[in-house]
Amino acid sequence: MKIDNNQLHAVLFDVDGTLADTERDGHRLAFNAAFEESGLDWNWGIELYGELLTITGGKERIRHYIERYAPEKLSKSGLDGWIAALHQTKTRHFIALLECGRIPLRPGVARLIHELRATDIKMAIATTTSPENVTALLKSTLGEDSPSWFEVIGAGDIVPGKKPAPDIYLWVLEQLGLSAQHCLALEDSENGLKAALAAGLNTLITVNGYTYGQDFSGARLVLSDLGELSQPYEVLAGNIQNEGLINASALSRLNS
Ligand code: XBP
Ligand code: MG
Repeated sequence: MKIDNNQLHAVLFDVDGTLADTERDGHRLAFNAAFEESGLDWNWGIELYGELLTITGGKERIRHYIERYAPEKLSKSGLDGWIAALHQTKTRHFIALLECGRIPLRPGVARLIHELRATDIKMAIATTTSPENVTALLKSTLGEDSPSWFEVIGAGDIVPGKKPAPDIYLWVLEQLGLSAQHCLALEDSENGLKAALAAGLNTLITVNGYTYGQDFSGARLVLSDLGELSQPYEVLAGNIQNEGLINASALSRLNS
């Protein structure tokens, strides 16, 4: 399908919180399972995890937790390697959760991705999470070949600075060979929005339980979710011809 659009050449999706509600009942549980497996008595509750989410990146989040709540570990020799190994254990647990189908896509996500595939608008991923998590989430929800639907997958440690730094968005734009004005970012968090805005991208926010109420100044639009025919979105900030669901034409209009 050719969308009447001079402006929108690619949609850049964030992953955690945007494609799926991965944090509370996904990453958090995987961190706790890794702590238990490693003989640590740490347990990240729902509220504490919300605070820790201000630090993006799992390894960075563990280090922040140590600095704040378990400083005796700071003198451990080879701390970076120890954190990396603990984080690998966490990734194994997270992927196991995905593979047993415990984490579904958010409303409207599969619908929009299938619709975009039929247009000339490209899709890409720009996320802080580890690359293997992205592939596992896509495969478990959209099928084995779905990672190939995305022109570029930018994830994890391939750039020096994680969100709110713009690095991952700039890297994805460079790989796509597109300028920011021809792309739109889909995000769920203030850190994600800051990263996208700093890369010069118009941004659509869909909030979730952890990010509701964050500062989304500068976003083009803030919605409850992307909406389904049977479950329209709610507009939280910004203007849109309210059709209750975000489709390719709506994204093109947002970027014009
Ligand atoms: C996601 C993150 C990640 C995940 C955990 O941020 O900050 O750290 O919480 O994944 P965003 P890893 O949605 O803005 O990309 O443990 O693999 O880092
Ligand atoms: Mg996110």
